[in-house]
Amino acid sequence: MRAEDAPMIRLEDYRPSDWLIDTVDLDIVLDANRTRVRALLQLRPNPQGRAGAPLVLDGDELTLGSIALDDVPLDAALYSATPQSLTLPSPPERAFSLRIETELNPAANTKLMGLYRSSGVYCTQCEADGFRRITYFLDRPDVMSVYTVRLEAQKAEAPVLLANGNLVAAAELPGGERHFAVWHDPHPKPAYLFAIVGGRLDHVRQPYVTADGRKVELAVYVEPGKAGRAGWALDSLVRCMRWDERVFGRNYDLDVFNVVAVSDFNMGAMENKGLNIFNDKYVLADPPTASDGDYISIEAIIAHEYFHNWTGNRITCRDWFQLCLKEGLTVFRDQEFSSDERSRPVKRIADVRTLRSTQFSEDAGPLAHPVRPRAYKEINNFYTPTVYEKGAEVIRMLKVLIGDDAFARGMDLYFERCDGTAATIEEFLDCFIETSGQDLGHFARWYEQAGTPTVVASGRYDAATQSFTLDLAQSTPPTPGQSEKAPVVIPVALGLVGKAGDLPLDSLSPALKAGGVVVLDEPSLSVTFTGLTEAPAPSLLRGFSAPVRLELDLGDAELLRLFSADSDSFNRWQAFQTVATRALVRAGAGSDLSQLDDKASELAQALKGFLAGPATADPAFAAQVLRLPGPADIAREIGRNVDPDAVFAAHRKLSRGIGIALSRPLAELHSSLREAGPYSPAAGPAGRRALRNEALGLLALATPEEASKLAQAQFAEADNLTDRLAALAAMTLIPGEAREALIARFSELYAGEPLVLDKWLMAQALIPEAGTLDRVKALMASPTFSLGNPNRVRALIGGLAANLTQFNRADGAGYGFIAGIVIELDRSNPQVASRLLSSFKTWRMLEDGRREKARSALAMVAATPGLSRDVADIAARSLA
Ligand code: B3K
Ligand code: ZN
Repeated sequence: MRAEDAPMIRLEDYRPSDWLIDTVDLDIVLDANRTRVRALLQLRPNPQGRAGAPLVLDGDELTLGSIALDDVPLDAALYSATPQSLTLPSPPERAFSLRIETELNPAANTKLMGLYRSSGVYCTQCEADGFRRITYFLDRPDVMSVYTVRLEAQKAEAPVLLANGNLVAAAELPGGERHFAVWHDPHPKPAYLFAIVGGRLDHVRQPYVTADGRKVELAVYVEPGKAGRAGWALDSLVRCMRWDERVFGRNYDLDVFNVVAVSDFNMGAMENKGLNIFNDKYVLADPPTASDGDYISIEAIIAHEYFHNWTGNRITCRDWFQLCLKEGLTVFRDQEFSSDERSRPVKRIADVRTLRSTQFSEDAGPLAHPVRPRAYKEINNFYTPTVYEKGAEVIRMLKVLIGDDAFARGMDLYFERCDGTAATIEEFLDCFIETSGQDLGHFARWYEQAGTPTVVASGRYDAATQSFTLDLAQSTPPTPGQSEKAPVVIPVALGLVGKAGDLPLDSLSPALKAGGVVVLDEPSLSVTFTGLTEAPAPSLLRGFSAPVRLELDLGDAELLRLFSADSDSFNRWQAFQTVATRALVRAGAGSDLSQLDDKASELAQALKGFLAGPATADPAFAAQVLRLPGPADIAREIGRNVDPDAVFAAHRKLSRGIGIALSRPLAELHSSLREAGPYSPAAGPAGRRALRNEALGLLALATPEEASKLAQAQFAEADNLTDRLAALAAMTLIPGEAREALIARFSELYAGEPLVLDKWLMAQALIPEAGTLDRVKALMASPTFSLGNPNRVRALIGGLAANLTQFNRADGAGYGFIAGIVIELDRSNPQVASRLLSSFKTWRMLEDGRREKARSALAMVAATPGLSRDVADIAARSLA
């Protein structure tokens, strides 16, 4: 079958499996090219399925070695096997066993799905449908089985043998060269959570006792020699386990919890039961080779995968349409953990930046889909910002709407009622309907309707009646396949800010719910607040209480007043960003940059006051304020007929203008925030570094000569990667010999550190200059780069695809280059190729010339013979 003819799988067609598999016994003899897999499956008819139905097991590129039913070899007339399936047209209508033997070639598995080798380490990735690349199986999340796994290997090649669950036996085999280990996982699980690892690995470990008294051995495994970089991951694991006990009442449930870091991995990490496998980028950290950002992401991703043990593993998904049931909820949980570990407002700002840049842009383009999609051809293309990040926003809104207490009781009920099952969004929401007594039918529309709603807000103060009326209206734009949109339930957390700060809200309007929330669930709504002796400025969507775009009729002067007076930190940041965004949208959409001079001095004035005030008591927050919306944010806000060069020019001009006006205080910040003492990744010093490095970035545009000296000195003196990377990034803004010398110096210093060199590759791919495409091509030819390693591809090629002006070059060369790489990469790794192709998701917002060039690059990909289902699906949907 050609990829473009792949069947559409639809939510409405779901039916339970006709067969269940209660237990799986696997006997795997590891070998680089000939790994032998013997599976013993105990099957029985599903009482919920169709009686007398055929048994069709899934496969993917498999070859059947042998098959026996109840230990008797099966007659060839009674089954048929292809690489994609193993069918028994008339199996016995009772419980029976199947023994199935397959042989695999892990060394040749470049798709990194199923069993493969990464730098000599055997590992697996089975979500969403990789288990069928190991043995024939009912590879669907609602078929849950108890697994026992025997692994055998050469001791020298794989001294460490790991699988899910608890270790039950391990021994040398006669002769002493080979050994085996047997692992048993008592918790029934879907095949996508299966994992094994075999290889030469070092580890760090720590005993842990859960709140309910279970003794657990925690361990983090890494490539030999790298155990010194595993400590932060282990420390993060301990902290997130305690947090889940305290905040969600969740305890761990096996005797061991293992994390393994590998260097070739298609995504960030995977939550396999008791055996999380990670991209080493999200495990390895020490001060010379990891930035503050790395420490933060490691902590967050370790937590995310650990939290899946309950939200994902103990309670899994009935089918892949329910993916957000585990992903949105688990993102929400990891966001809450990080907020508690660090600064809540700063974390919220960072998350909203990510949401807008990744999800809002997806929702506005051809790949838009609901949080719960209704149809797919390739499920691996739906691990998207919409399912993850918007999915988390939906949970956050639920909490705001029903209140903390009903939310907490609803979670408890969900854990109790759905434990051990493969559940649906409806079952999840039922728990909150029960604990809150609210009808959540309308709220559930967030799961069904794609597109980012816009809320238009305007306010009127009437001095005669001392009242303030707020008019709110919502609309959601059409998205592919969904032209008609209904209103959604939007919790608008708000405050009214007067001259001396927040005005008390409590008795001002009957429409207000606890916590100052107005619920906009109709197309429009007016709320009147009374008893106001002064005209207030409304502070809306506090804490970003809903994933919507807000258009409000406040002038810049009022917004800047909110920037200094709002009690809600998120909205202080937002107010400043809104003023900058409006100016950049006006300038970037027209070509008149002259108005930006006045705006730069107005914004600089506001920042001067901010930096001189108590603001710098929270440097991480101040750093977020200093970071203006990026060119891609402005392009997204403009939304149509976008000229990326005009947007970039506007951004440069405003940033430079602010930098020049503030050059003195910025230089002072840069010198006063220099850390004394040894590096620590803690929030305090990381925040000071963030502010100091934002200052350096603005100085690089404003006073390049001085900034170049500062950056070079910072690079030379730094004892940590954060400051070195910031110096490199600042220098990339200042073309010339010094920049090239620093780039060269960086690669010498970090030779042999691929994860650090990824950042070096990306910094170069992001240079907004015409020479960047050639630079990227030259770097591809260097030994640092490899198309076979997903991290290298994401750093260098993904970096270029994220470079607004150079991906979207007017001559179309950026599109042609990326399309060519997608086609080449698709032959070895379709998942990484289709991710890269998603970089075209905003192509329709471009001006005519670029749009046509982007379309023709997409069409070239779509017309390529032999495409994978992954790439064919993204190409077709992007063009539709
Ligand atoms: N569940 C995995 C992602 C699997 C992606 C499959 N293409 C990691 C996570 O979300 O935690
Ligand atoms: Zn996840």
